Amino acid sequence: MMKHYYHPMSRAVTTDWMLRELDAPHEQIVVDFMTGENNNPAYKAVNPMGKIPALVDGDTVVTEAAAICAYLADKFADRGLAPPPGSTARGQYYRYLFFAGSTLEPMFTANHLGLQDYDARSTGWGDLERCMATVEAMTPGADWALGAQFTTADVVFGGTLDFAVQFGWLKSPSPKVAAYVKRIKARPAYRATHPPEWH
Ligand SMILES: N[C@@H](CCC(=O)N[C@@H](CS)C(=O)NCC(=O)O)C(=O)O
Repeated sequence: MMKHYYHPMSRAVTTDWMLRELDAPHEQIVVDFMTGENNNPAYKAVNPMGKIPALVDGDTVVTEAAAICAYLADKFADRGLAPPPGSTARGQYYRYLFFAGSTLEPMFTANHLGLQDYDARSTGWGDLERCMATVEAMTPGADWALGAQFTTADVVFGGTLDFAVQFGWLKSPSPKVAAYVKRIKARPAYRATHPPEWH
């Protein structure tokens, strides 16, 4: 059975949500990063970053929340949470997955930490203004990121926006972003995996 290394007050709620959307059998292993359990040699052997979440499926270790979600979507392809490889929708899908993890989240945290004195041209996330213009363009006005069908793009991109609002990284979401986050929060699998105060 797959092992999911998790803590309820961490980014692992996103991978937990994904597992729940798929109803995927797994063993939940709580790693208490508040007490530093993530830095134990046993866990570092799983993820040398000492970060959660991590997913272990047989001999395969998957780390990085977006990668875990993408891996699960393909493993349970019959559930329809990822467009088929080779389709044009797959291109759009990758854009949501990679933008969230490699551009949007670093920008939110850098901005929250007050980092200003840097060269936005050579920094992957650019700046707040460009990121937020992109968020606005990529946020669906109705339904989901790729159209009528909810997909893993919504778990990763929508989940990142939800975190940003929840942690005050994004203080004034536009009406379109706020409505999308509200749709995300209404998903039964979201509600089953996130603290009630987030609902
Ligand atoms: N880029 C990683 C970030 C994971 C991450 O930062 N996890 C935090 C909890 S939300 C953690 O494990 N922190 C413990 C530490 O760094 O000591 C991902 O997307 O999975």
